Amino acid sequence: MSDILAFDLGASSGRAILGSLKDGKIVTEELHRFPNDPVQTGDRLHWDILRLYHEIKQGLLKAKHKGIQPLSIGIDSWAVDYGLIAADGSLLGNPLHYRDRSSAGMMERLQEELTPAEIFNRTGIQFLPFNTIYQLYAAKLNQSPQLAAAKRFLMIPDLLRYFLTGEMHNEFSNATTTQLYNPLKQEWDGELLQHLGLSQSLFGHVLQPGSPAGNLQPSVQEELGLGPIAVHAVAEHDTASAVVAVPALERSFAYLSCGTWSLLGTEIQEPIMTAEAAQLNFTNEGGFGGTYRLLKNIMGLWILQESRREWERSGQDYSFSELVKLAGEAPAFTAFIDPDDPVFMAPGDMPARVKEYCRKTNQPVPEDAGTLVRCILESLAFKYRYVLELTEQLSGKQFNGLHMVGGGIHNTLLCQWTANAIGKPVWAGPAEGSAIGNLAVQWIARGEFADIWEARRVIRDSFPVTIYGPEQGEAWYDGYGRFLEITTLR
Ligand code: LFR
Repeated sequence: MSDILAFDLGASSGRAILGSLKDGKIVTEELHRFPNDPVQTGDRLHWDILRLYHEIKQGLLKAKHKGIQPLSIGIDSWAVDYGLIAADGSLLGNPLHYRDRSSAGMMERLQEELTPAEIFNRTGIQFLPFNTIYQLYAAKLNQSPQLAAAKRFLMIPDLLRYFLTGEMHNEFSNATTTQLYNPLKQEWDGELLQHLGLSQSLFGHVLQPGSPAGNLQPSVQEELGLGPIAVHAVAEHDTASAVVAVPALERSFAYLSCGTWSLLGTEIQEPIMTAEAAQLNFTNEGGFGGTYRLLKNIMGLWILQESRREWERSGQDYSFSELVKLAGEAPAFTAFIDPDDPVFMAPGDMPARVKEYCRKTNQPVPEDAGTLVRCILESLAFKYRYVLELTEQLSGKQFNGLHMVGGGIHNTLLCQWTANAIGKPVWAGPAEGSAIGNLAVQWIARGEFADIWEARRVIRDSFPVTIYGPEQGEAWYDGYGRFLEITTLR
């Protein structure tokens, strides 16, 4: 009996994945899939947090109806977002979604008080305008009544765990992404909290991924007709879980966690907090077993997802596979964008923004959907090469290929073009990286796997890895030169 349950809340959906170990392999089954759409009220963009908690309970019920009482459960989700808890234990309002605009301009504003070097030297975290530190700074400046009344700060998986168990704990991998955690002192950074006027008591003891974090509380057991299931703090930042699931054989490897975001980097044992790392805006996010993810965020498939939504709004209903097919048939290297240009961050009319970018940079404007999607995907592949080379430079390592995990690997064209752009093989799989990493950490905690390396070996034996060898070397080499010029990254 090794049945356990992983809840993975991604931008395109939430999932409950049942995992078991059979004959030395991992077997997974998707029990429940549910939307995770943010909700706009007025100007604010929120998490629909109680609906998600409801869906988590539905996942537990679906297991029960199959006659399964999981031994333990774990929850992971994207980073940086949080809820605040009042003195009576209730949640103060709906958590904001990081794409909400209230933290716009806050990073620059805080940097007038604290230099980027001061913040980076304390946290080792990249500057992203939606980091929790800037969200909280905005709340402070706006005299948020929730913040004034708050007694505890919990990140999204902490919060959902709290609903299930009644226990409040902050988990390490997510805590580091706030840009308020000091990896050198291994605690919340007191000076940063003080500077922001945030009480230290909001921030609890930080649990390492793999720690026990309570059991289903009696009221939840009674409501669902279940026993006292153990709840683990897993690597609750979805990217941390995805990296646990990279089926690497070698200790030094490069990964690309590919979904709405693309996160490209390598796993290291100590954060790299040099001036060069700060200048290149790399991050050192906490992982399982005291590891760190030296990586950079790349805007990822978000631009394509938003383009599709925009076309849908205007009555052109393309499926993803149709769009990828059209891109494959469109002419190569018509125009490039820097996917990380800030114009692509907020939700909205991406096709118009891509065209405007091309116009401004004196390139041919991609008019049809196929050419436009090709422009997005080729630009992503080239940005991957750019960040891979920076990762090598910063870490002093050389990689002979790139592991790709996450839902983005269903886009086989992107996998092939990534191999072409980097001139090295891409090893793609598993697609459900975050959920599998979530399961793996629970099994390590339960003693089923000795360590992360045994988990990775079993993951490699359990899920297919597709190998993409680089093709059309010269054309992609020349294309990269043009990409660097147009995006002024050179
Ligand atoms: C990926 C991810 C990234 C983080 C972004 C926002 O899902 O967690 O790692 O930078 O979402 O939280």
